[in-house]
Amino acid sequence: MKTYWFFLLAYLSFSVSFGQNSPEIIPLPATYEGGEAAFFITSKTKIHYTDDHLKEEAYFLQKELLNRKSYPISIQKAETNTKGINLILTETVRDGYHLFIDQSTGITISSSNETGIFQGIISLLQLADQAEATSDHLSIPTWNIKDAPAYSWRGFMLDESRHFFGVEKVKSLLDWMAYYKLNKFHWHLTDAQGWRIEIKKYPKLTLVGGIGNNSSSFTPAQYYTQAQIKEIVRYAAERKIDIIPEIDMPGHATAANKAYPRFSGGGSEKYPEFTFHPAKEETYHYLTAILREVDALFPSQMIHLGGDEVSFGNQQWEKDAQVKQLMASQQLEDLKAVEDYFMKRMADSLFSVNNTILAWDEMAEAGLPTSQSILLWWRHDQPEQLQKLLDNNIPTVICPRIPLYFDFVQQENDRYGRKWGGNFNPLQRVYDFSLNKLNIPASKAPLILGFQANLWTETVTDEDRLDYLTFPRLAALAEVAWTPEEQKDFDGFSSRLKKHLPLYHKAGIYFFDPFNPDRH
Ligand code: TNX
Repeated sequence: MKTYWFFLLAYLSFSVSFGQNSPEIIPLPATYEGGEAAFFITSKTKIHYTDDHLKEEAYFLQKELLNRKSYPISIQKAETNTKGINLILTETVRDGYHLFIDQSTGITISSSNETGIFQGIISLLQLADQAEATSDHLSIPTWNIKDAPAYSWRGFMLDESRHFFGVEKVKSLLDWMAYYKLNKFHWHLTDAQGWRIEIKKYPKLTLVGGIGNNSSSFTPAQYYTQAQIKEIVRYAAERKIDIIPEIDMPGHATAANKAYPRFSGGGSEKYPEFTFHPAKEETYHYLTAILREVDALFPSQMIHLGGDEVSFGNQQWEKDAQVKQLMASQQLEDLKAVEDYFMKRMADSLFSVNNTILAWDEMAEAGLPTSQSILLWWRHDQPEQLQKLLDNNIPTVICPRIPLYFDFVQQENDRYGRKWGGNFNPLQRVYDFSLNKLNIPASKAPLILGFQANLWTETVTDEDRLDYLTFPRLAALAEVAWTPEEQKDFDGFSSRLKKHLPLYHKAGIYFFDPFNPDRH
């Protein structure tokens, strides 16, 4: 008995101190055991799927394995097979997935749904990326993993108005999001500096509004055609990622107003032509027509309407006779009430086509219906805004500037990028973030859908800069949103992360190296 305890303790302390007892997977799975033996994937291994619904996932796995090993692995619709990789739909695994790897029975990924199967495939691919490989096999450790996400919203936002990156870069980001089981891509497509989504009814939005970026007013128009948007939406769907387009209003509208000045509500000296006109009936018709086209492109049935920082440029509203009239007739007391009125009207026109509305936390008291709205809390220095969201029972995504704005730099001595009042977002600060830091009462916790990081691109002039700010913090974000709090551990994460850096390198990603921060 004594010897037994000795060995148990010795084993535990060994595995804890050397971090050997967790699978090489980011985000770390909720539960796992095993890992001592191995199953070999060879050119003879087959992928079996039991249900036609899993065909797409089977092909995805085949393609990704082919990218890793040069031999093709064939696919069969069949019952499970001990020599292969089995994809099984089963009601017994309701949330997430079960990945069971056994030396003799092969690899089984089961879930009640395709998303779970996909998540299991990603875990398998991460194991494959770290596996010992010879010319004819990949040696996959025999883990038994039962895993499900802590939060349903695991998001990343890219601002393509301030700088535009294009189809290939977005696809690469979607690849990495999928690799980290992130599932919501919030696409900030319009802002003062450029309108980036083609709208057939109003072609000047892109032809005129697409000209320029945050670095120059003369850059030729850059934008996504509707065909390109469809291609990206399809690509994201293959990776189980929903895309939420943002059409920012009534502020941040300068680029649109350049194209169609008759809907402008004016701006301020610093932010000219910043708003849409809130008191012209035709503004609502115009924007509704735009949003209908946007809605038709995105199957997520979610559109983000912005609603942020309107006060930066709504001064002209006060002087405008039509706005005054609107305020009187609708009993709107101040400009904030005008803003809320605007958003409610726009939301109404999307509810009629069954959309959920997203907006920034400025809309906490606009009275949007809680069953069809989601708000994003971003002002870390205004915890009262989060409080209001929860008081009003609004489903909420957590993306505070500190620590989840990726335009804030990762290290002290970076010369470019944001660092306000000494505040910036190093890897560990991102990693250590959790709901515990926000003192949310248990009764309100179910309102929190999850977490999101936002990459604003005023200072992101090219792809290298984008990579440098995004990687490896994207991996830390994944663990914040997926891994149960009690499983998180920065040292364990760091040792797994270290092995992802060669993968970034291979993919041509210009990442920040937290283990060697002076690399350049
Ligand atoms: C605030 S976050 C903004 C963006 C800026 C960002 C810079 C939000 C809703 N609005 O327009 O790009 O700060 O960090």
